[in-house]
Amino acid sequence: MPYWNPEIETMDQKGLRQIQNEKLVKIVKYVYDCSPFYKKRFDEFGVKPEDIKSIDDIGKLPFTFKKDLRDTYPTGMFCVPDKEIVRFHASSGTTGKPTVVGYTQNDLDAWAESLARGMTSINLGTDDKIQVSYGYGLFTGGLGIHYGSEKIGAATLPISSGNTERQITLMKDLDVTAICCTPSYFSYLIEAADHMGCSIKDQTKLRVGVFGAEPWSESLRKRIEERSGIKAYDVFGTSELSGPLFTECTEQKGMHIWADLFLFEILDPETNEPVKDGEVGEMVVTTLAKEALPLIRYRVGDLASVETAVCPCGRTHPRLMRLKGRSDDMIIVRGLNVFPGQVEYVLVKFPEVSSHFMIVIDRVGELDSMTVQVELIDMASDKLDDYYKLKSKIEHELQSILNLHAEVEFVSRGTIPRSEGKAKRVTDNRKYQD
Ligand code: DLL
Repeated sequence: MPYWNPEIETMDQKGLRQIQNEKLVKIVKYVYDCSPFYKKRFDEFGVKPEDIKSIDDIGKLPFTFKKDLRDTYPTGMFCVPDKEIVRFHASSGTTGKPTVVGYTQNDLDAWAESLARGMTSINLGTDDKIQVSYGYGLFTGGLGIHYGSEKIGAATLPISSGNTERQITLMKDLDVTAICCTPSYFSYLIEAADHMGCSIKDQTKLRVGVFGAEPWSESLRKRIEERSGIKAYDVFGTSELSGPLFTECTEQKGMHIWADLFLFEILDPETNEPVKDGEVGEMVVTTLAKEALPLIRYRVGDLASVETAVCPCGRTHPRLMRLKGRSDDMIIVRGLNVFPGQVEYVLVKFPEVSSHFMIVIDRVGELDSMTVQVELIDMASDKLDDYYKLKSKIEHELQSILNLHAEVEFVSRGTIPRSEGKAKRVTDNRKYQD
């Protein structure tokens, strides 16, 4: 059973807890001293760094939220001066305001270390050729996996997402052994390869897939494994925590959360009290080693469960089980984060349509599709041509905000259900959970 960092990965849980105690005390003092944001938040909450003596005191600390990152855009929560930042990533942002994440060199090293441990745990190493088909750029998927892959000495193919034919040609011609992308994109690649007359199962050397950035189910895993003949592993992370971070091991019994780097709490969203081991609750994460943008009790917005029993692979760190959904209104389409607010932001620019809309997400073949149903209210012209022009103008605006194509479908006034409470803006017809 290969380990990247055996000492830490198999350390007894008492030892790990000791590391967490020490690192929590240190990081709390660090953020209080280095970030006016955190000082103010702690002061308002009536807590001082000295009050935190071990991880048992974590409940004394205030939460942080995605909204805090937006409110302090771009770097108001950072704890280091600009000259120590060596990389930025950023999310697409709801109304044009993205959330920005910064990294020191140590942050990048810890990120790559986290992935190196995970990739080693699924038997990837110097003999492998890894096709990185997550998007490169501001999205963390591509570059994150890239550095993990190079760290373990694998030959890395930084192809990014898209250009499907080339993906398959290079996979075949270079004898690629592993691919990293969203599960929906890989499902599409299987289909596309079939159309090209190339069976991934019989005509390539692919044996491993590292799939994440969006929800997926055990049944999709089964289907992918059967159709492509590979082993499919889950990987989780979010841009605020760095990017992709935690993978399953060959046991496929949950993703190993590196406890020397991150402290996970799973809380009942109503009471904010910890749920029992293995029960589903809201994921709240404290970064124990990040320098540029440490997060204290950050409410990630995902619903999940964690199991703490030692994994049969020998790793002692807690395991994050398959995600159960989100507690906020973010949806993930083709691996990209979409907020209904982004759609609203575009639609209000067009006086011809009402502010009532419905986002409909479907699976067409293996790929997500997104349609926005929009009510026409003020269309002076009755020429079909003008309808098409308006449709394509809205689609163009949506594309530039969302980074993905959404089909606009006009419906007549009054068709979209009105709500007295929280508006339901999304109909998600995909089936993820088994
Ligand atoms: O999606 C980072 C990433 C890249 C993870 C590549 C894995 C692979 P964000 O764009 O900030 O970061 O989106 C984070 O995506 O809060 C979850 O809701 C969702 N998500 C990520 N991985 C999984 C997964 C990247 N394995 C948000 N299962 C998270 C279910 C996932 N949901």
